[in-house]
Amino acid sequence: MKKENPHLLFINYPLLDKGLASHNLVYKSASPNLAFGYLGTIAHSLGCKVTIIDANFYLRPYTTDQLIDKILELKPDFIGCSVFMDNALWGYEFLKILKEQYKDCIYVAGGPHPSILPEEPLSHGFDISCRKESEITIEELIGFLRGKVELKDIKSITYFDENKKIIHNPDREIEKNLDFVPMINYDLFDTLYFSKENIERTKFPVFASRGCPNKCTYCNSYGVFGTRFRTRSVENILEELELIHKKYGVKKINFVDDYFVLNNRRAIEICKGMIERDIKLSWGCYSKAGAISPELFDMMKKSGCDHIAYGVENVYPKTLKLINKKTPLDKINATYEDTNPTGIDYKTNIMAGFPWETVQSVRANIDFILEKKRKYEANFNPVVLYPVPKTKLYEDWVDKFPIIKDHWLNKEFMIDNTDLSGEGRMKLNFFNLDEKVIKEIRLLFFCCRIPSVNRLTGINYIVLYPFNKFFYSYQGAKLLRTIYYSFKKITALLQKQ
Ligand code: B12
Ligand code: SF4
Repeated sequence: MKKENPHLLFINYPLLDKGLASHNLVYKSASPNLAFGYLGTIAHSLGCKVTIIDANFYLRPYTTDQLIDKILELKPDFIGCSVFMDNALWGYEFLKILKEQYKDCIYVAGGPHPSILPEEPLSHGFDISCRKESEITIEELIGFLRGKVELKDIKSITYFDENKKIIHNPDREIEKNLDFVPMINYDLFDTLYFSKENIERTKFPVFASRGCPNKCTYCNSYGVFGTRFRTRSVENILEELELIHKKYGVKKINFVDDYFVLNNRRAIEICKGMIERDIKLSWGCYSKAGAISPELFDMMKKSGCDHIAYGVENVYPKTLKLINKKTPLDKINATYEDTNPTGIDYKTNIMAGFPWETVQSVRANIDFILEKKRKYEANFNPVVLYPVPKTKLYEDWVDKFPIIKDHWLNKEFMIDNTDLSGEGRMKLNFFNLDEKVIKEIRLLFFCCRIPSVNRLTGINYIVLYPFNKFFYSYQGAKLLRTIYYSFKKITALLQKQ
């Protein structure tokens, strides 16, 4: 294939007609995909035609058949998909149907999953897997489409040679200065992302740094961006914020960096810049516990930060050790002391369902959650562990629990995470946990959702407030849960009659 101005199509394949990704429909909120933004911008600036379609965008959804019809109409020379572990299987199924009808292009997989398992997409119909960050790779692939570059010379790709043998080209050196990444050309995205209704509800993602130096044993974020913390310059970030705020009318953003506040000084510079340039965005970020100085908190608040997600994940000492979270408990506790007076809304991520989980380990987390709710009105976001390939946790346990081997390719394990928490995953019980432990994890989920005492209103407040201490204790929460489910059962029965 030799084309001077090839047409590149980037797609998020249809999941809605599989009963997945329905959180887009439920929350009526969707943001442009950053990977397609960066790669599409580069391709466009090199003179290629670029189309980006997210089939799961609630304002313009596509079923499998509709997307195939659209592709047959567009006739692209390159189809690129971002493949995640959770939805890899559906991507492969989609590709199988699509390839029966359309063969005049190269099919390219990229993203977190091909970065760590690059052979898998090739054995399911893709022609090339792009490993890790791909801004430079895409330039070279365009060179290939133009007939000027050979695949053997493109670093960080895995592909078939002419003898159908899988070739892994060497890894590309990681770019240290992230300013090589272009300003995203948002005109390439569906204009409906910037419609009033979507803008009001959506936090648009912004990436200010890449790479996380921590090596939590369940996470493979290093698979794409490595373990070295690399940053965009403050000037470069502010320019992007100004662009999306002033040109596209975006009101809320989320810094989706793995560790936005790692360098407090730099984060303060970003906050200062937002204030000086009058960039009135409300914004949020992820952080570890105990990573934000009082000065940074102050600047975050002044520059519009209204949300922090703390990746505490667990407080049981054995679990903290086994997942390699190095934050000591006193630092975790201090986080609540420090964040509460700032008035910034915050949430704590808690993870359960580890292979070594016991009633006692879950209980330690329940006690922690209830105490923080009573004392600080803290909010929690519970998640069930989903083992990710190539992580230490997966590799350490796959022999003992062979059920987790390639679990993402098993249809029976596909669950829609409308609440993004993965409570449904508990049903899968990958690690054969005892029924008592499962029950305890369900209680933990319930406790995360009990409203904090001072936020209760009306009758709830009158009933619960005097017994504050009791209902936010383990026994009290258990009783609340029994009352809640009995009430639900009774109303369901009454509705049936
Ligand atoms: C923001 C975010 C989301 C947002 C997405 C918002 C949006 N509109 O894009 C939401 C909340 C919707 C989301 C959902 C999910 N997410 Co998420 N998410 C992230 C987060 C924090 C940032 C993603 C991002 O924008 N990165 C910036 C871009 C530039 O990076 P990138 O996507 O990796 O792209 C680069 C390369 O991978 C590559 N590339 C990517 N795609 C392609 C495609 C082609 C063709 C090519 C050539 C190259 C290429 O080039 C890009 C530029 O260098 C990451 C964490 C992280 N460190 O990235 C997790 C992360 C990507 N998510 C993850 C997961 C598991 C999910 C869910 C499956 C969760 C769930 N259970 O439902 C869903 C699936 C979403 C889907 N597409 O189906 C995991 C992926 C793990 C894995 N191995 O698959 C991550 C790594 C978090 C983690 N540490 O576990 N997510
Ligand atoms: S879980 Fe968060 S802190 Fe841990 S390695 Fe992954 S991105 Fe870094």
